[in-house]
Amino acid sequence: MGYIDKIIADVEKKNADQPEFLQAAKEVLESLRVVVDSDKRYEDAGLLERIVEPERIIQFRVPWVDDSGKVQVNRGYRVQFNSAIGPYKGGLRFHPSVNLSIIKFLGFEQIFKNSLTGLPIGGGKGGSDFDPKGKSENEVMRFCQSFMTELVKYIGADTDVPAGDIGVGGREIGYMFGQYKRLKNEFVGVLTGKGLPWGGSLTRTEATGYGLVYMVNEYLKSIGDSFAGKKVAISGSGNVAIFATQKVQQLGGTVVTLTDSTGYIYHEAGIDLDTIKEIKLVKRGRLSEYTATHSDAVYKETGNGSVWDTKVDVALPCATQNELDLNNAKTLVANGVKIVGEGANMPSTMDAADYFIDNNVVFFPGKASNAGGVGVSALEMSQNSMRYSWTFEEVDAKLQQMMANIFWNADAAAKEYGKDGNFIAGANIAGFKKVAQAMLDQGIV
Ligand code: NDP
Ligand code: 2IT
Repeated sequence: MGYIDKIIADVEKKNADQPEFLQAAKEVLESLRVVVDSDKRYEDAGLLERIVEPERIIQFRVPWVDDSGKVQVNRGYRVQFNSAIGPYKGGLRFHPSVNLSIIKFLGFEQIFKNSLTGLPIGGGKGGSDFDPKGKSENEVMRFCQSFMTELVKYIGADTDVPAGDIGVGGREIGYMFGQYKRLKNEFVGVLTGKGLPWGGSLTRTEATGYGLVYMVNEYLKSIGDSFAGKKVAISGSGNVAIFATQKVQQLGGTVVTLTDSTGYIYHEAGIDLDTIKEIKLVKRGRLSEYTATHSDAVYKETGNGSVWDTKVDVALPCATQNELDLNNAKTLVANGVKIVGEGANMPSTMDAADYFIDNNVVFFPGKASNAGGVGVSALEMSQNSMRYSWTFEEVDAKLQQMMANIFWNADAAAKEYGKDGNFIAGANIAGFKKVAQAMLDQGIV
């Protein structure tokens, strides 16, 4: 049995109850065959055995009192996966589906994504099965304070720097930062995605969605094309989806769909983003409210068709893992999709991603195409360390350059290993090689 097959068998045995982590780990390991088969150093150093095992997993109780005076208990996690190239860095997800498998898959992806940004950040992820939906402001605040009261023991500006993810935005980062500062009596860049008046970076809110579109645009430019006139399907209607929509519109494309967990809208004339922002960011409401002011749009509840049934040139899944399966991929291809760019983490199942590549759809995996968010988080850390802040234009220019670099580095790595045009292989290989070199340099730790 070869090295990769041995590691895959071992990972499957040790993590049999963690389907999302296995999916993410197997995808990366399969891509690395071409690298480790030809270089014995990796096996000699037990490198893959080490890279698939988190450096540390922290799981904790998060008790809080709801508005009716009842005690609630949630489960909190932080997985500190790999610190070879910098402090652990990655978001916190608050969603009822959160479990160790999901946090480990996200933390594992983060190692390679963060490496691709070119900045010195290791991989980590955390979160809780807390559901912010339907909770009052005070309940969210009490939960965030309780969560941070325990998390504070394990993080730090040079140790581990969390940020947002699903269910964690500026509001939650604010409550957690306030509690951290109170407990530690220090004002440092221990979280990113902070508010602009208290150490946040301009462009961080927009960075993931903008970065995704910058990467697709870099590809379009390379073939002498542009977003102008393109029809685009986007899923999700949160941070990533909203700012991906904004950038596509700025570049002349038409976004015709968005989704949330209860359904999707199709608006042939193009999504009105001001209405979406009002519903989602201000009122924290449901997408179904959109048709009240846009009667020419169609709303369909989950289970009643799919957002991926629409005929588009570009599809950008920006909601959650495994939201686009093989059947969806077949429909998109049959309808002529040319490009799929992942804004979410692992939104395409593995067979769906393979189907796109086998059918000559240009496919950008999340760890490359959504890296702009964590990339600007790293720039927020730099600005905090300098006690300085760059303008929107300065950060945006760095983000554009970063996404172009990731595109060309992944492209070059794919070509070098005989996988021309396969950005899954290219991103995994380019992300891995830097982390692996750092691990080799630092000995068996
Ligand atoms: P938000 O919480 O802002 O928005 C999430 C969106 O996805 C909402 O519209 C939500 O619907 C929908 N959604 C979430 N879970 C599900 C589900 N299980 N089924 C159907 N719909 C769902 O999160 P973000 O926009 O920040 O994150 C979206 C994706 O992007 C995630 O995969 C995240 O890991 C990834 N990502 C985020 C980055 C960031 O900077 N924020 C950076 C890189 C990746 P509803 O409103 O009904 O809950
Ligand atoms: O998945 C991700 O890259 C994020 N949620 C952003 C992490 C960060 O540290 O900004």
